Amino acid sequence: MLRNRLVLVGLGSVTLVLPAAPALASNVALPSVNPNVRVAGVTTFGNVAATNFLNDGTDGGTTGASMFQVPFSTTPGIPPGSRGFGYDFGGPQAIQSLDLSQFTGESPLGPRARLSDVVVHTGAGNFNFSLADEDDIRLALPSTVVTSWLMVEPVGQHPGNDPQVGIDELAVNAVAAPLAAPRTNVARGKSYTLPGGGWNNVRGSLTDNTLAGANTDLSTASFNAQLTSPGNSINLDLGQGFTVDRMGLAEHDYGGAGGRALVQDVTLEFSDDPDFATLNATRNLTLDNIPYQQMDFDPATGRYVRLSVQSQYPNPDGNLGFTEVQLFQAVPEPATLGLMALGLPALLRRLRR
Ligand SMILES: [Ca+2]
Ligand SMILES: [Ca+2]
Ligand SMILES: [Ca+2]
Repeated sequence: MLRNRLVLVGLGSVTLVLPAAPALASNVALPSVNPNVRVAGVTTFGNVAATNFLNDGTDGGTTGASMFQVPFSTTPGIPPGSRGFGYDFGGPQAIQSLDLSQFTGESPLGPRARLSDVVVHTGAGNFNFSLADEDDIRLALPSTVVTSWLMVEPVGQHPGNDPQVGIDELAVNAVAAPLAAPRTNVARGKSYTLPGGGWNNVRGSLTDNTLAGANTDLSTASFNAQLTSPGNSINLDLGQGFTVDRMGLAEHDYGGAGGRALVQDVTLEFSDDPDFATLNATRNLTLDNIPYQQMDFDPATGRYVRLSVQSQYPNPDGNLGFTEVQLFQAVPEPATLGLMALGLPALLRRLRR
């Protein structure tokens, strides 16, 4: 570990280059390896529990052991528009590659399609891949990427009789040990209210650390058809004042009509007043069109946080669906970690991803 850290000193690019000699890699998507990992995304087939097939460590090879996605390029008859699947790692990991395992059988329509084009979204940038028409594929990143989360956006698919793509495992290969401490989500387990007239099918919890959903099982999500209208918001009570500098947002992105609208521009307001009469800070964020991501912002402090949506990405289903709102506590300055002498503050800033 120490050798790797020393090699990293002074690198200026956003992505980090580690020695070519393979370090011990581990699959940080596995709960047994990384207890903080959480699956994000919405399966189009099966219930919420099916999303756990993504990281149970086995190539399931059956409908009952797969998580399903329908990209935008589909055959007529099955609504398009899943926007992604992946993980919140709970803290920064140094990722080298992904191993995607797919399943094409057990459909009355015939062999299922496989993914042909994906974008891998991370806290350190996005990476495009064109995939061979094969079940098992390694997606090698151009260099090691330090990120606390990752989503695979399914853009296109190879020809197939059933456009519901079966994914029975997504392994994430990272440098053996985490490079920094986990991030603390101070919204976890906290109370919240949902003001406004647009809310429907209000279920699940937005602070229970469940980030995944299912098309036919809405038990983990709450929906709003007019969240860009004034007065509709998500208001969190953190119980005491915290300084935070990152939001995680997990959305329910697929319904009976196909993909759901997703948040584009969002405003966070911080206050010590539950009525938000006086604001400590306001942060405006523009999100990618994917169902889970983490976004950094300048540190802001308050006990009460109001999330309001200013604009949304279109999709066949106009409802916005939410499964989790996370607020990550600002990380202490690197000096407190005793690594200033090694010249690592720039690196540590990246490790916060
Ligand atoms: Ca599996
Ligand atoms: Ca497989
Ligand atoms: Ca949740």
